[in-house]
Amino acid sequence: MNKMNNLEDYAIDYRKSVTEPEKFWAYQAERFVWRKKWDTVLEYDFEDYNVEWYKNGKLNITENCLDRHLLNRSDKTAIHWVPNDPKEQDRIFTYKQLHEEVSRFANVLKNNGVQKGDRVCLYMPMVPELAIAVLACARIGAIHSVVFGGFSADALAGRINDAEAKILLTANFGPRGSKKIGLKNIADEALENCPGIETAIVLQRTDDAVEMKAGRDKWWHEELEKVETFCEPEIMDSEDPLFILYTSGSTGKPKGVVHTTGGYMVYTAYTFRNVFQYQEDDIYWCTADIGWITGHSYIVYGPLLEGATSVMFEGVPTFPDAGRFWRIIDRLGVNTFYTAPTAIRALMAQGLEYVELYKLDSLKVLGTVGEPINREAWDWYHHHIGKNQCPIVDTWWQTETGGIMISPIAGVLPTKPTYATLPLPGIQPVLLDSEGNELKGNGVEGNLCIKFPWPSMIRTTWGDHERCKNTYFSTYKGYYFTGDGCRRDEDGYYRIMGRVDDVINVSGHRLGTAEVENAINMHEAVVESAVVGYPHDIKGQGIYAYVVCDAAKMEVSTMDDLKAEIAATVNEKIGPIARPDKIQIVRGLPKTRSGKIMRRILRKIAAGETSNFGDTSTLLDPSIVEAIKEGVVRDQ
Ligand code: 6R9
Repeated sequence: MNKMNNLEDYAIDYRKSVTEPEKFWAYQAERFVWRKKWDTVLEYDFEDYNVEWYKNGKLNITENCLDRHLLNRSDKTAIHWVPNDPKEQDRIFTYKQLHEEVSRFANVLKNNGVQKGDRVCLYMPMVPELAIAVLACARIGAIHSVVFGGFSADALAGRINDAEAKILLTANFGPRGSKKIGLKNIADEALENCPGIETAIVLQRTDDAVEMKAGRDKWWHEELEKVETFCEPEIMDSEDPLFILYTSGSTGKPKGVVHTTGGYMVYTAYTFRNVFQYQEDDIYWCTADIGWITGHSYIVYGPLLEGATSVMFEGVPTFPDAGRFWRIIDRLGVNTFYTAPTAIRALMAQGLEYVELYKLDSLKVLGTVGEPINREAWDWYHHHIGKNQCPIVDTWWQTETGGIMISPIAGVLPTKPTYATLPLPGIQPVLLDSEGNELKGNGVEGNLCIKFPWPSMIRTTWGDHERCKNTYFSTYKGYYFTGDGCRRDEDGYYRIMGRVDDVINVSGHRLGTAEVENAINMHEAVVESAVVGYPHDIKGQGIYAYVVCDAAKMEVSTMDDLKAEIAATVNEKIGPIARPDKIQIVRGLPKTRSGKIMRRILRKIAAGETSNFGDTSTLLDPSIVEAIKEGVVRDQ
């Protein structure tokens, strides 16, 4: 069935998805427009990783997001945009208008030489033009690579060059809360190191002037004047790449996760419809940024594929005050609200007076994503926002999975605070011990793996298929390894315990410890560093950096100045999201005799534990641990 309405439906569909996966996913795909039907539903190999869904099927995803709705929903709102500044006007796009805007911008891209398969980098604020440009790329078969507007020039340049993008889409400035991010200036700096970029198209989001580089930079509005509205969709293969999205891992630089067209389309639509129990006239709001996977799958593609009204918000939860989310919910009559635990915790900390001003009686379903939700936040969300009436869908998934994997189905599957509960149909999770044995039965905890393909799974890491294989398919032969630890309780419900690798989850954003260390090490006085996550009340995890410096190379007078400089270096290399919360200058790092940093100890110290370090017999110099303990940085 396309939509599960009760527990029995779930049980039937889940069983079918395991016993007859091809039949199950063929049925789910049939409701879409295919220019040519697929030959086989699934071919795969988890050893030498390769997976193909809907092989030789031909389609265009925007035809399914837009054209398909023109008959019945042409005047329905597709995107309702709410600006950062509440004094500015909302902008509303019906399906008909969005179809036109996407087609026009697709022609702008074509006019600027963009062809099928070319990479387009987007470094934009959360404005309708971002969604339009994403879809315009898909319209002509160009591969979009959206880079979150909070990344630095260096981070942007790295992503542009890795993807070999030939065009950059940006804006002069991006308003966010009381600040304005100088996207164009940052982009200019990045482009000094991006020889492949021929053109930058710049949206005039604010009245502020910026420099335009002759021969390279063009104004968005001027480009639009040069083109027609009609744009025939490019016919794509089901396995043609749709987009690249960079994400951090435990080693090396961020990798470009590649998603393809057919499977991603079927799975994002299926999960959107089912998890949120979306109904035709619902107003749906996901507060993520399109710079992350949640925005791709559940602001743009999933909702539009289903013909939904998707709210897009430019601002932040606390501007102009901590009631902003709730005011928007009342004003727009939002029925489904999907946000991150970090936002809930931040608003919880502001007190109830900001909530009590609002009715919130339009809400039917609440969702969370991005990191484990703690019990207090879950209860607060359930009680004060959902008025104990709205199921909370705690959706576990990843950039690599493309869509929601383990989650309650609103009103259909029971919820359990802090649990992502049960796998969706098509998803076969297993827990493995460190030797790679499947842990059977309930009441077990292990490394979360998936043992069968699903349509929206990662296809490759851009330009380096070996890396994809090594990262996800080699830890445990024959399984996709998620990097998360997980518990299956006595009732068979899944609870995500957090990362088991060197990835830190700060406010729902993934950062590799190696990536942050590399940035810190760029400071000339730094000899080496080790970064770990520690529990943080609002962010979930904070970044704690232990740094060894060379006194001879320090050009600052105080330790505080040095720390400020190190933090600034991280800002410059990655962006403000990677800025360490705590920096401790240490004389050495605890290492084993073979030179490996014992991060386990550093994690404990950062979390405020000063004993129970486990086996420390391999430590080269135990006195270093004592010294670190003494100098530990307390809450600032
Ligand atoms: C969608 C997204 C993925 C990592 C993932 C896990 C954590 C996401 C979660 C969750 C507990 C949830 N995560 N959702 N942990 N409960 N409901 O966030 O993708 O940015 O790639 O992060 O986030 O650790 O492995 P991404």
